[in-house]
Amino acid sequence: MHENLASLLSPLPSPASTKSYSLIVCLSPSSSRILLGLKKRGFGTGLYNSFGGKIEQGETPATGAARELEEEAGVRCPVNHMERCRVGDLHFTFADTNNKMLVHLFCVDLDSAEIDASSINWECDEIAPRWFPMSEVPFGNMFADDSVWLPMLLKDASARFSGYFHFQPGGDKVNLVDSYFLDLNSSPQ
Ligand code: 6U4
Repeated sequence: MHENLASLLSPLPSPASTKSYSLIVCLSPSSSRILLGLKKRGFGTGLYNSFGGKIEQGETPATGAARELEEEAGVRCPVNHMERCRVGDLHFTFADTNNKMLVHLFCVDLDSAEIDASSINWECDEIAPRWFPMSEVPFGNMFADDSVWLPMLLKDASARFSGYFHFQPGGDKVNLVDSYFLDLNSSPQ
């Protein structure tokens, strides 16, 4: 077949789609613990992760983050405080799809007076919260990229960075990072 005809008949790549998410790392410095959740459904099922989800139409990253943190963990954080807890962005691309994820990353101190963590939602049907000592984070059962950037926040919660991670085929099911870049000089927008 003529080369030009073959290229006309081959399926067009689907257009790239970028979805925005929030992700809120929850630390208790006074007890050296991190609150993680076991994802029970959707993207990353079976993995421990920080809390968060899709940013809905009309929301800012901080309003979306405050809503998700309350829905999933039962932790209340005023939006203006959430804005101050902004760490940076995580950008995820995938070898086998054109999908892109832009994750707005926050890190909150659950011991701080601005935050109400008195009613943690242990029965959440989407993600089951659980405390871990910061020295025993279950990295082997988390998204592969977490091993790269989360230790920086455990060491210094005021760290600010952007991360770019390209996942191997299979996405969250295979959970292997092909390549990544960390920009330690970026400041949250
Ligand atoms: P719904 O609306 O329930 O179908 P779902 O597709 O399950 O949503 P959702 O809302 O749970 O997604 O959001 C996914 C969450 O996982 C967000 O907080 C972002 C976070 N996330 C996605 N990829 C991640 C990765 N590689 N590393 C990480 N968090 C990730 O630490």
